[in-house]
Amino acid sequence: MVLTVHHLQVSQSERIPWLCEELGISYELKNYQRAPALAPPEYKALHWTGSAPVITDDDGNGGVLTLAESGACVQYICEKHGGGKLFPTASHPLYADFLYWFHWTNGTFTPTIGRAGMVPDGKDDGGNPMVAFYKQKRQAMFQGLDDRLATCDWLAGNEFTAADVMLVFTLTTFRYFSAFDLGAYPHILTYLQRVGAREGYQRAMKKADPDMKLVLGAEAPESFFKQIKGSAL
Ligand SMILES: N[C@@H](CCC(=O)N[C@@H](CS)C(=O)NCC(=O)O)C(=O)O
Repeated sequence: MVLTVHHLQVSQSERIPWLCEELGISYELKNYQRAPALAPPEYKALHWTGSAPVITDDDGNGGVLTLAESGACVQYICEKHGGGKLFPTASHPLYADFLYWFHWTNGTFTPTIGRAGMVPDGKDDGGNPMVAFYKQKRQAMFQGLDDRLATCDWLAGNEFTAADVMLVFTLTTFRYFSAFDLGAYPHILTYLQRVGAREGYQRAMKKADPDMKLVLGAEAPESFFKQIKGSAL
């Protein structure tokens, strides 16, 4: 069986077809629409977490291997199918920076953005001090990222790596769910222009989310929840 990428549309699983396109490997892409906001039952049946991304592959013993969690899927594909490309190892000069930034996205950045976005900016936070804490932390994360991208073209240094593949969803498509404006961060915006110019990114987004407007500029798009016009997830 061929490596299969199960992509929940408008979600962080966009990282996986993007990675496959950048690596130039063969894979099968199966797209699933949200129903209406969460993953549909057939997606939830793929893995016990019920969340995207999920990949399936030959387990080497005539069976099927199923893997979830973005970072695990990215590392598995780079090492198993990509010959280690985009995933620097210990002898590489960017190794420590790569490791740090690769883990930073889902270890720190995405959870911070998600928590800060639970109460939209300007809305009553119900007196919960954690909301103000996470909004302030989110600004610090943006500033730290902007400072980083003022010094190099890509996240781990002047070389595109899997750390970039991890990051970009959180700066772009995630804004359909957690609105924020990037106008105060010129280096992040220039970085997103570089991302948008990559042929691998363009190819992947065309295959994975052909109907979604890409979010590569400063402004957040209209909320996904407004678009589906309902309260049920
Ligand atoms: N840390 C996990 C997070 C997975 C996750 O929350 N995925 C979201 C997509 S952005 C999801 O599947 N949401 C739909 C659902 O839970 O039904 C990863 O990176 O794989």
